[in-house]
Amino acid sequence: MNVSVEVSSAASGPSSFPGLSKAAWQDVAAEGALGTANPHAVDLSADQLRSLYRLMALSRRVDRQAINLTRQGALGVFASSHGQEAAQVGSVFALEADDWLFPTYRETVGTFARGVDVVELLALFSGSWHCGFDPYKYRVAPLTTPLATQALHAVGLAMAAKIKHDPIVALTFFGDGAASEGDAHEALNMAGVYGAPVVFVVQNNGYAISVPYRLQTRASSIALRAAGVGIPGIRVDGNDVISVYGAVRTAVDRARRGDGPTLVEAVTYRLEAHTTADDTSRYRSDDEASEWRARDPVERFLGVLREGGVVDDAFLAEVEAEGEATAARMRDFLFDAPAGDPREMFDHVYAARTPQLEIERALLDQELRAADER
Ligand SMILES: Cc1ncc(C[n+]2csc(CCOP(=O)(O)OP(=O)(O)O)c2C)c(N)n1
Ligand SMILES: [Mg+2]
Repeated sequence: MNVSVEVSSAASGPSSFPGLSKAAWQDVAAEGALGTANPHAVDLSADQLRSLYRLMALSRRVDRQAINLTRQGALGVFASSHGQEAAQVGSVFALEADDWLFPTYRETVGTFARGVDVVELLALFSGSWHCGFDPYKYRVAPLTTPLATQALHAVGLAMAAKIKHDPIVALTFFGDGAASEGDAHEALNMAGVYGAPVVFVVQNNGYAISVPYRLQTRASSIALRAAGVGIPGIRVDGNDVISVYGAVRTAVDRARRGDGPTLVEAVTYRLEAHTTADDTSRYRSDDEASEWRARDPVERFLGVLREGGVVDDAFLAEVEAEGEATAARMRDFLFDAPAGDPREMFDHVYAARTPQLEIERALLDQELRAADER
């Protein structure tokens, strides 16, 4: 039996933009098989469609600028979201202001779309500060690098919210590689058992650094794992922002109603290298990347919006100008920011520094003083 999904439609949405409100995704049946992709109506107004596009286009520009700044030495490393804008922005767009987001190093654009100031976001990649933004202000946890740990954090926060009758939802991202981690399995199972209001969004971008999906698992889909822990699973085209939004919105609504977690697999592709420290030619072909470039999520959405008469040249010029201004701000911030004091990194690890940290701090202090004297 398929898990049935209904998305509400409002007069301002589908009836005004019939072609644009169509979303489709596959549901995982209780016995663990993927259903066929079913069409759904999604409730988005013209203003919301433009907002979605604006966030995706700005995200693309922010991403390109971050790569450029890494090449210029202003950022230490950067994990690009190029090609994954629909999966990230569409998911985050389904959240309400009080909900929480638990991202990884990959979700810079999702975090940006959530409203975190991009220059604060860069602190992590420039190595100048631990997180860079205030998690409580944005209700976004720090970007995590240890794979899948953030999934457990999301479940913990959601369980606490449920106990306190706080009607919020925690959305966590993780990758196809991270899905193999024990933490990911534990988080899914625990959320299922306790009916925690969590949405797990797996961005299946085909690779875990150089490891392709076929070497990650024999399963044809990560969404199928939902059946194993008794929760609903959805597999969606991660390069179609309307479908991602619709699928994740369905999951968010379900969690908020008290009906527990959902696992959403957004099938997408990482068009850039794993990070700026990686070389894709070592493990994948240009032909493969070209095929996915033809499914570029930003271009694809723009085509649909143009066809529906939702955007005009004036709007697109505005978005482009905003992108350039944002990119300039990123550059100015990184090149003009006063150099921080590296000794600060020891200040907020514990309330009182441990003896080991004192030793490390003293060593760094010695090195910095010696460098100053040179
Ligand atoms: C616990 C842990 N093990 C190994 C790593 C090293 N590592 C960093 S990224 C990565 C691949 C992750 O791939 P995936 O989950 O598919 O995410 P993507 O980078 O494709 O977004 C690995 C193995 C790590 N960061 N944490
Ligand atoms: Mg991956």
